[in-house]
Amino acid sequence: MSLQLWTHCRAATMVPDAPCDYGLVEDAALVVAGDTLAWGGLRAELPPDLLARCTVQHDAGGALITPGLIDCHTHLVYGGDRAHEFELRLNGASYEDIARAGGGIASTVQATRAASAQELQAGSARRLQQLVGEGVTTLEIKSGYGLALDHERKCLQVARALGQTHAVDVRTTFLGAHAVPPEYAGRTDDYVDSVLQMLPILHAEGLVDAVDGFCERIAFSAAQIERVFALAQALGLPVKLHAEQLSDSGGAQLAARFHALSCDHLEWLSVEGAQAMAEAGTVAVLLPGAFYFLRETRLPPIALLREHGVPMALSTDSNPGSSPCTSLLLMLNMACTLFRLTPEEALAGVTRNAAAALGLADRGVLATGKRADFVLWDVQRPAELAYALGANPRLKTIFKGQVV
Ligand code: DI6
Ligand code: FE
Repeated sequence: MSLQLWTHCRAATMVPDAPCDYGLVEDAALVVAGDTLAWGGLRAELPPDLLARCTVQHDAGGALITPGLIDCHTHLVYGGDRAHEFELRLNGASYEDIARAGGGIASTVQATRAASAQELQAGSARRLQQLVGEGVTTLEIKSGYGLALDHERKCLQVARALGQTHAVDVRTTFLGAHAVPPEYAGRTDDYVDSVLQMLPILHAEGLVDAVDGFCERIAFSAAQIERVFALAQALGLPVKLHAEQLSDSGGAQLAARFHALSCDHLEWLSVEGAQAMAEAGTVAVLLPGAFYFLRETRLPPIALLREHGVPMALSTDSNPGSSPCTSLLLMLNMACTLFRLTPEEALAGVTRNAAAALGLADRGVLATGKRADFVLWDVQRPAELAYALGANPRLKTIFKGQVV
């Protein structure tokens, strides 16, 4: 197999417990074999026999190289938008007021059901291109705006198709337990029954990589989510949970009992919840875009997560209601300014720890044997990626070994 060599670069490998911050290697070399990194390290230490086999040589022009970015929590596929509700909120209504009055998620459900797969695909592709344009090479997309079998299927199929037509790996998550659709108003348990019917069908069609739920007083109780998780577990599917966003519902402990990949949001996470997550190896996914957009004031307990060694990931939560955001770089900045993450924690949150939040052991760091997904940036220091508000210093993306 012909090998490709990348030199004239600095590499923030993001390898854990490396001697340098960011696992930084000055004057690095990366060797790509097919879609895999065959070698990465100091150029001076590149084995000569490997160098001799490199038939393609790329000059990175002094760029900083990071692993491809991973957006591990998005609701990218939906119809319509909620600019009107944004306006309502600015005229005094709260997010919960709007949700209780049949707006919020329900209005997006209506627009998503009304949209054809082609329309959903076109709207979602625009959002996806913005993420990909900032160096995203893997992203998760949840269903949860269809809330009926045919519409959940349509959204998951659109998500899968986006991965086929763009240079990005898409992981799909079934979020049937996102909201109670209008036809089930006042019959939440009956709707949970229908979620339990949808899941095995969609799974059998190969549309589901993981299962998520919204555990919150405006959505589903821990007991209702538990029924969904029990079925996911029986089907061999990993789970994750929107937990403790607006209140402490004990969702983190529940998710940890099911060895959840991640718990997401977590502004109201308790000490017990953090302990349970640490023991289960569950990743904390922080969503500063939603915190910002909803003007929340309760900060996720970062010190507690650090104290218990819970890995922290960061994501856009890209969705029309609480985080209409398609910039993962902006999330780096917001995680630092709003949540006081260090720039290194923030970058780990969109690489190594985001991979863990998706259960993907083959990416998120630049190391031998990992996927050759990486980004060349026109910056000197990795911290600039978190520092510069609204900048996009991406030069090139390499996806599965090929320049995009
Ligand atoms: N939590 C959120 O922040 C989003 N979904 C969820 O479970 C909000 C989704 C929306 O308002 O459309
Ligand atoms: Fe979300």
